[in-house]
Amino acid sequence: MSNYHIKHLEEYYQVYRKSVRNPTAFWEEIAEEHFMWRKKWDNVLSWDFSKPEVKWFEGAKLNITENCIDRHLFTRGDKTAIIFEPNSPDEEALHISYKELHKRVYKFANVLKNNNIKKGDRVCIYLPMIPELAVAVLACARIGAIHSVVFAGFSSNALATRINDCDCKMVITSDGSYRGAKTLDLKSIVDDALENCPDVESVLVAKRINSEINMVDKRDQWLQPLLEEASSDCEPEIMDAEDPLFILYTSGSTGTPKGMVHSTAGYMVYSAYTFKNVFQYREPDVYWCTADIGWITGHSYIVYGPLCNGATTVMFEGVPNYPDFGRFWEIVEKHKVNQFYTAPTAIRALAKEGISHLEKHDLSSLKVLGTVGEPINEEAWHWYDDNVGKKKAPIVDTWWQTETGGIMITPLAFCTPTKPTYATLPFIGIQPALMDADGNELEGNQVDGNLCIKFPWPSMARTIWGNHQRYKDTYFSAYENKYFTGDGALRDEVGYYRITGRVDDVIIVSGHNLGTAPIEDAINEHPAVAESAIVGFPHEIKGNALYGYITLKDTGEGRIHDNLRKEINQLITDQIGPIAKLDKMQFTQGLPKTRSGKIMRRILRKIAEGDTSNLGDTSTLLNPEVVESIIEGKK
Ligand code: 6R9
Repeated sequence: MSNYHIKHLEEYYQVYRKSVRNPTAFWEEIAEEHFMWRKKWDNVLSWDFSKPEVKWFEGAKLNITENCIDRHLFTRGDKTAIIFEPNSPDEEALHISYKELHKRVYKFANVLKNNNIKKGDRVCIYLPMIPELAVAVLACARIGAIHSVVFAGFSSNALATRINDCDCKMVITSDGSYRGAKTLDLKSIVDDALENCPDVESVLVAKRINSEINMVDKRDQWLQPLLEEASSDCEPEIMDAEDPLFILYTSGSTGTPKGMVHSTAGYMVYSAYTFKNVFQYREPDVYWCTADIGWITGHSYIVYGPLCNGATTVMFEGVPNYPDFGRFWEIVEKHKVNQFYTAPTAIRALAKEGISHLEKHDLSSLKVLGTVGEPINEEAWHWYDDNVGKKKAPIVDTWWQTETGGIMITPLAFCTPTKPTYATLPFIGIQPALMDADGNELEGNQVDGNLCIKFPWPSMARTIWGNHQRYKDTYFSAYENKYFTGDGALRDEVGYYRITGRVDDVIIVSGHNLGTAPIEDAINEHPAVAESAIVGFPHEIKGNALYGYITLKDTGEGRIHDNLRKEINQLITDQIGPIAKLDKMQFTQGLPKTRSGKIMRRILRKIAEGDTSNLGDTSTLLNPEVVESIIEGKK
């Protein structure tokens, strides 16, 4: 019997047991029965976490777009694949059928080919949430080019770093973007970035806001006329199972962003299978994930997972509060959304506005609610459950990462009884482990520790682009033979998991991962700054906010003046983007350090949180006196 669609808790346990007892037989069956292959695999799995090296479905040949598009053409050709809901409610929504998507993707794929893009080339996509974004992603996949989507809120410096890191030959962008009442000049950001990207040969520009923009001769071309001329026939590039499908950057606690490399077959199988079961998607449901395709959530659960299942997936260009805080609920009503997947930060922002906006709309279509990106607090969970789901729509609190490619710990809607703030049980095939400070695995329930995964799963990232050693050091060195997630978690008395948050120097602000090091680097560029340390502190809506401790130089440059705070935030905006701006800045005489010179962030975190009762032993610090002065200075 097929295990592709799990329908109740008993079945979950039964399939889970099967998947961990004999993972290869299990995944082989799922892959065999539910996907289109040009050639089947020779070997389901080979792995060695010490190298680390993981291969799924080796020897298989496929193209993921045949699974997302071609195979639906006969059975679902006229069905809506993508509903595009524009930024402004006054602009009409667009329903793109599978047939139409097919045409758009293959035309776009031909434009890429006509512009010298071949299998294995990297293409940077820097677009707002318009249909061209999903189409560009799929067009790359069609011809075997590796897409690297960069969220269109990153600054030109951040964009340039990502373009250069993986040597993109082409950038796909738009003249600009709408975000609520504002418009952003995306093309000028790209122009600035490309001053430092000598290897980019061409830029394709989609028209969205009809602004006057600068077009660089021989480099830049408008996309639309090229699409009109292009043929809508495009044979898929036949890919090996382990060929890279895409690169997606994520922040680490130190250094440059990490280009996580995802491969084709395993990613496809896992993103599709999780989508089906976590959200219990059944045709003709309308599913909406509010994330941006610039993040992994959008890759797996707006584009690949839903389309692979022949689903109807909503793409929303705008923001939750434009023209007012009822926008999400208006869209739910308008498109009769059945599954709604968003982030705790959005839920908190909406909850703060009360329920009057909800009351104006018919939300009775909602069957399943989802959350992702950071731990959800109890209050937000209940608000979501009571007011959006009216206690009838299960909340799937889905824990996963850019690195994992798909959802890892989660309830399955209607199968797993939910518990507020708990991601509950491992998904099929996932073997979590909690580790103590000595590196031992904690057995049994009612324990908490660092969260690891003991066995490979199909959609795990295979490497960091250009730096396999860093991949090994970051994820496979903390604990022998285990993937380390960077998160802490507890397992309650019945075996449910609750993610407690990052245990490294990554801070999650409004669901966006920010490494402390790049922010500190940006601040330290200011001529007045000697050094700085960033920590997170709890924030009502954003989950965490950023607190910067900044020490100025002893020299004449190092004085506090009116514009200093502004200048520092401007540097951060330039280097990373407005999302990383500091909420609080404190100028200090020094930073608490260990004798080996490491900044004691733990102490700074406590002070930022306003909890100075339990700072631990500070006497071993190199400069214990500085702690007092920081506490004083904060008052
Ligand atoms: C998918 C995504 C990954 C980090 C992850 C963890 C946090 C994500 C969560 C959650 C608690 C959840 N996180 N989902 N924490 N509960 N349901 O968000 O990927 O952007 O790479 O972030 O987000 O800390 O390690 P990514």
